[in-house]
Amino acid sequence: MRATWRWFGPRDLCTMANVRQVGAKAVVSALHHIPDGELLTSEEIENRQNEVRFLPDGTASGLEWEIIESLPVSEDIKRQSGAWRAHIQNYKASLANLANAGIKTVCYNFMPILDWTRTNLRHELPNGATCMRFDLDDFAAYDLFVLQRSGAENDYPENVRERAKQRYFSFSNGEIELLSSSIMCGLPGAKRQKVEDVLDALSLYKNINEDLLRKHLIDFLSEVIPTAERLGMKMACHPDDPPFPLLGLPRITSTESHYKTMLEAVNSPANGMALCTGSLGVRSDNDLPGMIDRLGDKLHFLHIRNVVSEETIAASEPQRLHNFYESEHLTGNVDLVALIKAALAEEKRRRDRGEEHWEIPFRPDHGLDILDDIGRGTQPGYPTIGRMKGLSEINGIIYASAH
Ligand code: DNO
Ligand code: MN
Repeated sequence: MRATWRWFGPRDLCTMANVRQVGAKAVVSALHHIPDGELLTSEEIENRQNEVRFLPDGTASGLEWEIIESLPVSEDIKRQSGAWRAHIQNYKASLANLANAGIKTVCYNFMPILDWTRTNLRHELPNGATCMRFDLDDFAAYDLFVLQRSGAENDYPENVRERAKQRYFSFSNGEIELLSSSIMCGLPGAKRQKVEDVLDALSLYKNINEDLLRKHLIDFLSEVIPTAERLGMKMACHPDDPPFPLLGLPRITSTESHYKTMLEAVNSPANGMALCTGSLGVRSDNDLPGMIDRLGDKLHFLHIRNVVSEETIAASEPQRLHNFYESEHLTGNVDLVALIKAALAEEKRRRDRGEEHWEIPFRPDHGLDILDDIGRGTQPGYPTIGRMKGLSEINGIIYASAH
């Protein structure tokens, strides 16, 4: 398995001088300053490649940018509105420029509006570490009383609505601000801070149900996958985080059967999955090691982290309505030993078939804020030390399983 590390570019507080010490073999990065839908030029790609290759003083880092996460799919493409056709052309041209630069694995997602969603970015655990957490009562408080989204009442059972109300009216203004900005954080570029902007963005999805969104995904894949295949690239679709519907938006990448549909619709070695254990692992009906067995060579990228599901809030909807927090890698819902064994078995199958690129790239997805990273202000989920601890634990499992 090939250990990689996400690096957000020169402004990342985890510098490339740090990254070369964490135990990763390659870098995952993106060009987030380029607006979604626009072309990634060869110059921009080369700039980032050099920022990865060389420390500011010119020393070689010994690392290469191997995976782009994300090459974002624009909202226009997801909705098939506005400039979506031009954006698809740009996507294909960006793929060609990336492949030309040697970057052949592309992670993307098809979540409407929100990328990931949490209600608290710095939830304190008993040992003083902080992590990201999702609390349904808080989320419902935001949805029902801050956003005041019409129809939101129908999405929560009576007990959740009642608790959300009590919570909202016990919040101070500062807490409401904090809650809102935590939820907004998963918006691409965290651009939409204002309630009206979120409501506007949501209204654009009012006629898009699950089937239609899936059709838009399949249309997108029918366009870009042949290009990716010709270029020898691997497209890796990241799952919904969390893997259940929020804000009335459709979800189409939350379960194995969702993936089966999208992978079979456009059958190509280029059409695959980024299996994110922390996203999918929130649902107990997702069998992650089994998914790896069944995905086979469609597993293009692995995100490894763990989550703890807290109490089930509505017994009638155990998969949907519950709180969770991001836990240490070796404690939580996901059996990482079983998962890594499944990934190693898949690598063996690839080697037995004589494949040249048999290694499965993975990265420690998020980490907890611990030690000197506490209060340092790294990107939520992306502290240096907590992720490095996770990576070391994963590397230990791989080492022990392979010997
Ligand atoms: C969360 C992260 C995501 C991921 C994007 C990929 O688990 O891995 O933010 O980067 O969804 O498109
Ligand atoms: Mn992930």
